[in-house]
Amino acid sequence: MALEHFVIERKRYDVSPIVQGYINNTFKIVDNGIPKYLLQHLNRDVFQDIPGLMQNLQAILPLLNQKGYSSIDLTPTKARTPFYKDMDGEYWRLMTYIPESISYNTTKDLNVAYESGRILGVFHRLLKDLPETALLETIPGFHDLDKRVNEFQKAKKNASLDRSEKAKKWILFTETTLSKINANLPRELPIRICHNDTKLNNFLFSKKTGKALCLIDLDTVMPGYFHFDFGDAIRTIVNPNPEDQKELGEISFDLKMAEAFLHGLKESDLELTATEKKALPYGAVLMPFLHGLRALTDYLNNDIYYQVRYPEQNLDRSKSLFTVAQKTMDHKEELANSVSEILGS
Ligand code: GN1
Ligand code: MG
Repeated sequence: MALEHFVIERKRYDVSPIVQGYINNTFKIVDNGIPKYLLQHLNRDVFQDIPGLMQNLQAILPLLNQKGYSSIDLTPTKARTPFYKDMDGEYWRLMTYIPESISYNTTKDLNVAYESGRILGVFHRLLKDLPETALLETIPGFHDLDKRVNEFQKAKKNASLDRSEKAKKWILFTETTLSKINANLPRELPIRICHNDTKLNNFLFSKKTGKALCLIDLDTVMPGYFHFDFGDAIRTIVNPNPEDQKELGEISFDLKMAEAFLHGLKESDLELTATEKKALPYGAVLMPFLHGLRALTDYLNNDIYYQVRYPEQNLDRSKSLFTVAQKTMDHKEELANSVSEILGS
């Protein structure tokens, strides 16, 4: 068992898998009912340079270790390395569990929205002086829309008849929406160190106070644009349904939740440029669209990237993510007004 290679007290722990992620395998290590660590088996197909990824974490974690922000610690192996490579060449790492913390898959709570915005701002503030060259791009072109469109086109060409037929309406949606998205590309944006996976369940909150503690899942922390992180968070804040929601009629865009998030962001004192603020509504449309496109691509590729939990999950995810993108497009003007009211322009 990988656990025994790390420097931890030797005792009988209970090990239980966490089934939320789509990429790595994560296990909760529990001592007498109290979660102590998270053990992760990293996905080598998705992350091609895991030692480089772990170096990124070693550059980021000390900067996040500040008052008002709960940092996660990596527990070293007995060989004093930040990860353990097993006999099969598989990579494992162990992180401390933040006590009394909780995350949410979905929310309707204005305080959760506010706190998410605030802690995202703090995260960006703490990393703002880290030069972009200090970090490896762990997944090259991760949020590059052109690259994702190319992958989609290839998948569409090679897809089975059955899957193409089932996805037909959504393939069309992709094509019409793409031109709208490309019609107003934001310009002159500064590059920042971004989290790049800011969906709500990557935010930790205190069970006691309800305050946001930190962001978790730091594998995709690398250079990007602020509107990536804004949009990826907003898609899970404005719509209180899970990512694979089947009833598309339930999907909504709650402006009040977006406004609470923006108020939290303001409270963090993160300074954004005028061009960055202007790009936020664009990001809120882009991110659910991009994720919908990636899920659709994987569906057409017979589910080779994401770990699916039932046969049509990728198709369900793409439909629901596209619906979030559509709802956000319908409310884009209102969102832009709220951005300038709350953050200024
Ligand atoms: C993947 O495994 P997880 O949930 O951390 C994906 C994200 C998506 C997310 C679900 C490396 O993250 O981009 O937002 O699924 N991460 C990677 O939407 O592809
Ligand atoms: Mg992730």
